[in-house]
Amino acid sequence: MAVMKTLRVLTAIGFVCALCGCGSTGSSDAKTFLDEAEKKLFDLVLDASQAAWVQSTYITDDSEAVAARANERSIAESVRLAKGAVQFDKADLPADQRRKLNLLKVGLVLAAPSNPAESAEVTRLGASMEGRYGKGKYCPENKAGTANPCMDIAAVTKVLATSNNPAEILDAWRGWHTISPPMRKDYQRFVELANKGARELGFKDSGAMWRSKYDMTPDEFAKEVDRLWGQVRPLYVSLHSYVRWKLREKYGASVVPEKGPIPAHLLGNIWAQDWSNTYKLVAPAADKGYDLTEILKRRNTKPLDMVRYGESFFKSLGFAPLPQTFWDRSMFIKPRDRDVVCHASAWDVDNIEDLRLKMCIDITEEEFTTVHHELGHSFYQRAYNKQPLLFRDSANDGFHEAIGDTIALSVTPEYLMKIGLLNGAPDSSKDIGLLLSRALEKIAFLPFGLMIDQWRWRVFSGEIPPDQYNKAWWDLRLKYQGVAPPVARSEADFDPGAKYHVAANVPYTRYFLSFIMQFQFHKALAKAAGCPAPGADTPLHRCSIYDNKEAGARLNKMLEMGLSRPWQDAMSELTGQRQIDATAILDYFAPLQKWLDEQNQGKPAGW
Ligand code: X8Z
Ligand code: ZN
Repeated sequence: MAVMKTLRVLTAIGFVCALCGCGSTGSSDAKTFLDEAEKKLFDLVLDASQAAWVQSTYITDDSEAVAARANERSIAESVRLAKGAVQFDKADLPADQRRKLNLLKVGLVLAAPSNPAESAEVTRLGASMEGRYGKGKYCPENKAGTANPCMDIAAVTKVLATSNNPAEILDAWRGWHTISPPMRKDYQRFVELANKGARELGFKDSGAMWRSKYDMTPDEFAKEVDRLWGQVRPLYVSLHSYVRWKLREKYGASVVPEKGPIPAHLLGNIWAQDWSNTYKLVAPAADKGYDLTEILKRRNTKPLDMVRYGESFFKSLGFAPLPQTFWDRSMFIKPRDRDVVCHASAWDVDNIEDLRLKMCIDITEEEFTTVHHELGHSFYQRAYNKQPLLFRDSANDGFHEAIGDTIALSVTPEYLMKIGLLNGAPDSSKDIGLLLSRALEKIAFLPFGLMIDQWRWRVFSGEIPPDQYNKAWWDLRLKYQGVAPPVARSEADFDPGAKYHVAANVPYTRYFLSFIMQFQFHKALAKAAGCPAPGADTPLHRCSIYDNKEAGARLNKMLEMGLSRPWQDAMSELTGQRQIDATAILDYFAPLQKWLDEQNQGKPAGW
């Protein structure tokens, strides 16, 4: 029902009839069951999300305990309801009732075991790992033995993004990875308990439960993901080879190998998931011609201005302004006096219009994009708020992640000119620079978006046992991303926990799907907006749907469907396609692929 993972787990509440085995099997009984469930669910979600908001914006032992208890109550009820839905398995029901009952069964991200002590334990562990991540700090020792100021995630991020000193980068990278070993034991126990809960609901394990939400079988979904990776992998390998070569020129042969994996700390991001910050090191001679971070800083842009830019884009498409409560209740800036979970998220606290953004906004191009990403969640949430409660969610979780990013693909130089951030648009000689810059964000991400849940699916299934958590993590990072740890790792480390979504138990394949689908959406919307114009050959990366009401209406039509229909229907509504398909992203980057092939002539490919 909502994008926050804390809310997603609350997809249901127990309803007495479901539990008492009163033997109802008809359509009117099912309707009563579902109506009552949705009514109760509404209050339960509100309770738990208000508690979760306080937990995330004011991390203390108490806020953690309160939120864990609220979460536990709703999960316990959700589990009871999922079990209760089984009584209607054989009934002949209208499609929307059948769909809702199925959503009750597959909607949970965390299924707690029915044993009350275990149920309390698993929610406590979940809250504690997320809190630990939020509080995470690296406190370097200086040579005199006195402590330097501690580095929080923003400080570590900044070093990785801006430093050119490999020793300093390595220190920050290593430092951030010290926050997670204390989570290791908790994570192991969390997996045991989460699996126990999932099995009580009839799933093989938690990973199978996660894969069951895509209007196809879990096995079919796993195959779909492999198929998509097969489509995009060649482009990734080309980008990888090119970037490795450039980094080798910069850092030297002793730091970057000619043929092997790239050291994971040199790609401008703690997890090497977004390589945009390496742009200056790898830029072509015909550079893209502007630096949005620099422009925003020079203009003294404030966090609130960043959000206003994002909101304006959506308004230009015909969406109503965000409600006043959004501005009153959101958190845009990291508070000075307390720990918070800075990882950006968009909240739909009451599942109607209590929309909020929680983010520690930094004035950079990357965060400009993230603001649009988050507002995509907010406008989606409001668009589907007329649906019945169980349908108030995206068509699948990848859709939720894709909307704001789709809008951000319309942040073209021409758009920046229109809103007064850029004076002149770079001509077509800058196209490769523009595309390369975008590929460092979009193409570099793909294997990372895939590998996190490849790891977790295997952890949940037991294929990766606890004594191989870290080794398996790095094996997968090597296999998919072609990156390697810059210093030796061991099972005393727990590097997966240094990534928010592992610590906070948020499924991740959604982002992999999103990064592919958003190009399908962009292409369809650009067409609706009349770009390229007849006879013109404007490439897709120069098309912006800004200010186009026709594109806005098309988008809104898909958004307001929420989760009421299989995602294939929602996809078809906007794109005419019924499949997630990488053709659009590959077409978008085709000129870059050609250029990379030329640059990579005679250089090694792969690792
Ligand atoms: O977590 C996010 C969003 C919130 S849903 C900021 N993203 C992933 C990440 O940061 O790892 C967006 C891109 C991938
Ligand atoms: Zn998101």
